Amino acid sequence: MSQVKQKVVVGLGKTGLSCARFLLQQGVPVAVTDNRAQPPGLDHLLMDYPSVTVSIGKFDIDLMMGAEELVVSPGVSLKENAVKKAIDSGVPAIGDIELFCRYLQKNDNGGRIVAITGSNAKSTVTTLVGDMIRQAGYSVIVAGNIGLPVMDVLLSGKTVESDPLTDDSLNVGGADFYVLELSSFQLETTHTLNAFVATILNVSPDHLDRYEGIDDYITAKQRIYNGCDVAVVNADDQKTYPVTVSGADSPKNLVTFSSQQSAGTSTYQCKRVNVDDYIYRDDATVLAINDMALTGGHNVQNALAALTIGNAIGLLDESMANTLRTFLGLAHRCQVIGQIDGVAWINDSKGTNTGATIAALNGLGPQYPAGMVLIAGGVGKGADFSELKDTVKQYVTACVLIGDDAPLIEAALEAVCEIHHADTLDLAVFKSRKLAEIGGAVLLSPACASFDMFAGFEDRGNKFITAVEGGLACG
Ligand code: UMA
Ligand code: ADP
Repeated sequence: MSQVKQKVVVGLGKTGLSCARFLLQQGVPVAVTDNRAQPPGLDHLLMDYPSVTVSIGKFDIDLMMGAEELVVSPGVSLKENAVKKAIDSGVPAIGDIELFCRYLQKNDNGGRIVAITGSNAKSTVTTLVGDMIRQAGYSVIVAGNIGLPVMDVLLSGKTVESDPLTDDSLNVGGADFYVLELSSFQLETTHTLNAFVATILNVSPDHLDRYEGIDDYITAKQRIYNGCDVAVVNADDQKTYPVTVSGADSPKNLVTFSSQQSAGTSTYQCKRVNVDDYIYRDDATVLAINDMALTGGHNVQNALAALTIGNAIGLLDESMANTLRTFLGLAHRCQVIGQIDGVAWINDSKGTNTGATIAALNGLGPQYPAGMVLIAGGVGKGADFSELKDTVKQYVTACVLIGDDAPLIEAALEAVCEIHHADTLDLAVFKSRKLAEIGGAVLLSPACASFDMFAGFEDRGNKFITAVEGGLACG
């Protein structure tokens, strides 16, 4: 007797839960597998769908081999044994973004996709573009790797806790634009994105524990341009320009952004007039950089990227400039906590790779002539920490290292700066306070993931804030 083929959702975290719920809501036969003994989405799924087939503790190869299609969570590599076997035997594999695109294409609701990836600045630019669109009077949904799984948007437009069985208020058709933050993991399983605007903001090494090398990682990111109408490209990043586009189908339009004053072809330009810096378009001032609520050179680049994307979808400069005057950025990204005894304390807990820490130091360093104390360390994800050397030498007076990969960072940086170690973040704050100079800053920008010591980057950042505000940074 032939069985009805089902889709098999691989992974039962936030993404797996959202995909399984959506498919079950649509009446599609679904089974789920996760190699963890107690995946985070399990209780939620079984509460709503007690009879759904769930196979946990190891990936269920038989379930996968018999699937009509796999819907693979971003945290699960396509090179994972069981997944690879199923794919090699002819079972197609997609991810949540592909499911989302298919649904939009089928329902043709007119909402246009703005797709944003990059090693760093994704969440900042995604949120900024979302705010620009909203403030220009359009409806917008911001989702994806930023933390709201895209299939939750199609479920109800509410929260992951909403009940798809009783909630029939589908949100499809509700947005003029879907601004999606996409990771390289999500892009690997996306085949028909066809975004209206797509961008790779920047590329620096990350997730090298999952990729064979930087080229493999860039190839995954380049998939964002497939089928797009407008490709927005970072002309300052020699790793991405023109490499970022060359792997993809030719986009209908290619526009660049650049913060170099000499960059000729970008729509928006930075110019210095007397002692002030401005963003211009076609010789008309868009805004003075000092009027932006965000600070630091890296954020000028983020503003230029957002303006270029906004321009591509038809937003007006004046409206976008207003957003830039008020957009303060997100917590845990170069967030100034306060000034204590003449020393600035800055939480950049989201600096989870070397590229982010380099950008934070270059962006903020010029503001602190007395130098910076850098708190770094954690799980390095296969990074080469020697990439930090030049920037650390220029701006950092001392490093205080925490976490599993502290020895690797010490080996890479001991020649260029004073190194200290701390067993806890509290101790790192305490030691940094003694090392910092008046007129300087202490920057937590770990260049590492946090999972060896914390529940995530938010937890790490919040614990840093508590330590600083709780008195460890005083006297
Ligand atoms: N896992 C297993 N076995 C499984 C499934 C997952 O061990 O069967 C592990 C993974 O290796 C990973 C963790 O569980 O360590 C979570 O994986 P997941 O795929 O279940 O993740 P979700 O909870 O669905 O969250 C994912 C993104 N996580 C990852 O890509 C690892 C979230 O991005 C994203 O916000 C969410 O979907 C909604 O779209 C987080 C992230 O760290 C913030 N992203 C990376 C980054 O930004 O650098 C890519
Ligand atoms: P992502 O979502 O890609 O992790 P975020 O907007 O959360 O990006 O920022 C993460 C970190 O990236 C910040 O904390 C900062 O250290 C760094 N960063 C911000 N802007 C840039 C940029 N333009 N280039 C490189 N790194 C940046």
